Amino acid sequence: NAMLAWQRTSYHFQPEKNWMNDPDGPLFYKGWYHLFYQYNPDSAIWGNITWGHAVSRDLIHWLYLPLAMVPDHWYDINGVWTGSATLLPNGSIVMIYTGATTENVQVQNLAFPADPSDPLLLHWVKYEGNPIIVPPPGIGMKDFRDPTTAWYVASNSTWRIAIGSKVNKTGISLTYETSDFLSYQLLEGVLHAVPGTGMWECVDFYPVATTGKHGMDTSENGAGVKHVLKASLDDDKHDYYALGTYDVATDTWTPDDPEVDVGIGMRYDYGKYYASKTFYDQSKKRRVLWGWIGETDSELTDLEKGWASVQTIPRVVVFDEKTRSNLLQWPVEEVESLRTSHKDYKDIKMGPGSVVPINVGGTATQLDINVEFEVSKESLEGAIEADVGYNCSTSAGAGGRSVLGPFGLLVVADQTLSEQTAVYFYIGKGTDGNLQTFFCQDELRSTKAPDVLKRVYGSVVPVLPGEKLSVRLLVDHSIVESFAQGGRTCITSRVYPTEALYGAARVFLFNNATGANVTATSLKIWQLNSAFIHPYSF
Ligand code: DQQ
Repeated sequence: NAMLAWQRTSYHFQPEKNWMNDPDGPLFYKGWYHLFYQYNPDSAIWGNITWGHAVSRDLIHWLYLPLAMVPDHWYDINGVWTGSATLLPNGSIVMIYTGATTENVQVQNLAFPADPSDPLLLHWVKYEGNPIIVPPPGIGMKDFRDPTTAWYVASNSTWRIAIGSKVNKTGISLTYETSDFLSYQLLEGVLHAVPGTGMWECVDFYPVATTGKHGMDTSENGAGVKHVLKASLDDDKHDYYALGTYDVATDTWTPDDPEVDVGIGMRYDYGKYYASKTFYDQSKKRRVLWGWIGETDSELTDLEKGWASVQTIPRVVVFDEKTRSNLLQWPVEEVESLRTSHKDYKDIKMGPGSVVPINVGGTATQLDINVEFEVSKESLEGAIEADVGYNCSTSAGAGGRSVLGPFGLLVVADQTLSEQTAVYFYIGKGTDGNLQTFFCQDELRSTKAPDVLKRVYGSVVPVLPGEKLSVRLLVDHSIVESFAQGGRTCITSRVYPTEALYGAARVFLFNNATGANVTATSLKIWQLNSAFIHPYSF
């Protein structure tokens, strides 16, 4: 089936076949990036969860390795679930993961590389004393999973890990302390809790520097540091983060703004994105974020394709020094090594109602696009009032016209626009004259296939005085990953066109606002090569 074959990505990581979900235990070791992932070796649907394994020199080209861990002990027989790696100062690796036991109890287990001198870390040994942690009193047997990378507490020479859970409808993160990674003690209270958010999966907890662009090792703390707390909400399947302060002495994390707490405020990504995890890349001194992009077609189609899910292009995460209220996410620079031919356009004028076809210099299925928009001063000043209460998800998407939006790009579109995925800005103007900018991605017309979940995704994006509106897009067959305003707001879509595929795919600029003159002041488009992602042969 040529249509389904086209959907396979060319430079995003995905296994050769079958089901994948969460990224697990990412780390950089002896010159290699390691990615483990939740993997079903037998089917394109979740089940029989093992740890798949792949290695890369540059986070873009990958070698598939044999399974790292399979369910073969009573403490993980129902699944080798999600976990994290900790690289100790002496260079050794501690891997802690959740196992689903014979009774489906969620316990935490320990594993080590069988041969630390092997840069590929092919073989893993599970600790004979597993499980190392079982659900404590008051915690549900099935609500206790996904240990974080450990951080070091110098004041008492111990390490701590966080584990997500819930109590009634309150999502929580518990902390355990250890000095040897073999025995653990539950610390009193919680690292953090947010009522109404339900089960916290895949908690992530790490420092970011409040000045400069460098990443921080997970154990860093002190002046000039904020801590990010992230939880993947089982109830609504989105990854929420917040910025705050970690008090080591009391082991509590407090959000900067209680209105923007974990699970009620910002998301890493407003599209199809879940169960993410960061690691500190000591070789390039950056913090790198992985995220799982699931499917939005049907399980039947996934079975027919023989595969399901991809990982995002790894993103560098830094604190946004300008807004001071959010993170910035940006594709790792290595993705730029795939760039081949280049098209550069300037000052493309788009009056209200215009659609401008763009020559991308080849096919439009593997692209890296950077575009900047400017709305004329007259349009902004002239507009009386428009939609400050706009909501991407409940809007009519690119087809819903207002004075100052929507405008942006149409990608994975066919010539007649019968299929299109819109990536757009939408400006609201309050009675007080203040502007509020929204960044959205509209999948409503992305395919004519009947069995696909199609949505409009998005949220507010902070725009500071004097800034143009900018967006970077990575298009890779069935994936559109977008980053607005340098990565303040990000959206990932899965798109499954029936016509806008292979050579028929096109890119357009559009302005569907009724009262805005918009100029694409700069539009840069690169064709991207396919990445080398193959089995490693022994
Ligand atoms: N996926 C894993 C769990 C985790 C969930 C099981 C999140 O450990 O909570 O495959 O997607």
